[in-house]
Amino acid sequence: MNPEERRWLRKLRLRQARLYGIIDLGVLGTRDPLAAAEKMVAGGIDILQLRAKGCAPQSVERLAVALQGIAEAGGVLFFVNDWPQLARRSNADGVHLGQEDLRNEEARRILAEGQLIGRSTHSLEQALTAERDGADYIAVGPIFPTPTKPEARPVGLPLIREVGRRIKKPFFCIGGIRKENLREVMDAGGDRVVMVSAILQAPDIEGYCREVAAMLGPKGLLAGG
Ligand code: TZP
Ligand code: MG
Repeated sequence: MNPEERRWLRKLRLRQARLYGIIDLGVLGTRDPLAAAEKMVAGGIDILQLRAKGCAPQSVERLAVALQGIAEAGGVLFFVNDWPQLARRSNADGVHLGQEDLRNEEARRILAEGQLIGRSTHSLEQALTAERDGADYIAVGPIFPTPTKPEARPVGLPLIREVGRRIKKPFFCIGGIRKENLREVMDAGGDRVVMVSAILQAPDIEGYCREVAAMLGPKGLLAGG
C-alpha cells in the first residue's frame, strides 16, 4: 500500500470510529498498559491512544511500538499524544495535538506521509480553526468536569450540537464521559466519544468497553469525512 492509500484507509476507519480509548499512564498508575490495551481492543474500541504526560518520549518508545502492534492486530487505529516524532518512530496512524502543541504544518513535516493529525479543541472557534487547518479529526471538551484534566473548564453539552452543525470532520466528545452520562452526550448529538478514567478504572475493562460500544451502536453509520 502506498502512503496515499494508507491515508485513505486510515480516514475511512476514522469515519467509522465511535469509541476512543486512551492508555494514560498517569491514570493507569502501576498497572500494565499492554494488558489494559489488549482488553480495550478485545472490548471493541476503535481507536487507541498513548498519553504519557510527564514522561520523556524516548522512555515510552518501546511501549508505543508494542501498543501499535496490539492496535494493528485488532484492526484499531493508534495515535500518540503530543509527539509527532514518536508517532513516526512507532509507525502510529497519527498524532494527537492540543492547542499548545505544534501547528499542523510543523507536525506534518515530522510525520511520515499518510499519517493523520487529531486536534483537541475547547470551543466552536477552535474546532472551526482546527478543521480549516486540516486536522483529520477533532476532540471537543471537556464536556464534564474531570479529574483527568482538573485545570480545564468544562464546555458543557450544548457545544456538542453547535460543533455537529458546523464541523464536517469526525469529532469526538471527551471529558468526564462514562456509561452513566453517555446517553446525555448522545442526546446532545455526540456519537463519538473518548473515555479515559471510566475505562481504565473499570473493574472489567473489556466488558465496560463492550457495553459502551453497544450503546454507541454499530460502526459505519456515522457522519463526517
Ligand atoms: N482532554 C480534554 S478532557 C481530557 C482530555 C485529555 C481528559 C479526559 O479524561 P476522562 O477521564 O475520560 O474524563
Ligand atoms: Mg498535547
